[in-house]
Amino acid sequence: MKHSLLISALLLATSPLHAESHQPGSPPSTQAVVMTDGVVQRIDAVAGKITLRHGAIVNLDMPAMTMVFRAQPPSLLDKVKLGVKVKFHAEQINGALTVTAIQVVP
Ligand SMILES: [Cu+2]
Repeated sequence: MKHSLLISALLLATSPLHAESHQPGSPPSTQAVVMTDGVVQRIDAVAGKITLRHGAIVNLDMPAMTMVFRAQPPSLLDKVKLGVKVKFHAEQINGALTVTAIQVVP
């Protein structure tokens, strides 16, 4: 039994911070989505695009990097400002990497 404990400990140690992404206040109807940490580098409201320096995106199997995302809906961009820390959810929609949820980290 000792080794199964060890495996659990290893899994815990290697699992990223996304384990904390459960929002205590979120309504029960929303599915648990993977939220990724990021910092807003650029906002292009006209094009509906946002550049984020982001941590590893688990659901997209993407390492940390800086890149441009579409915002869907584009009004998501109203919630953020240059340089702020955010948590966001991104997925691939019609071939484009798209932010579908974003919130400023207080
Ligand atoms: Cu990326």
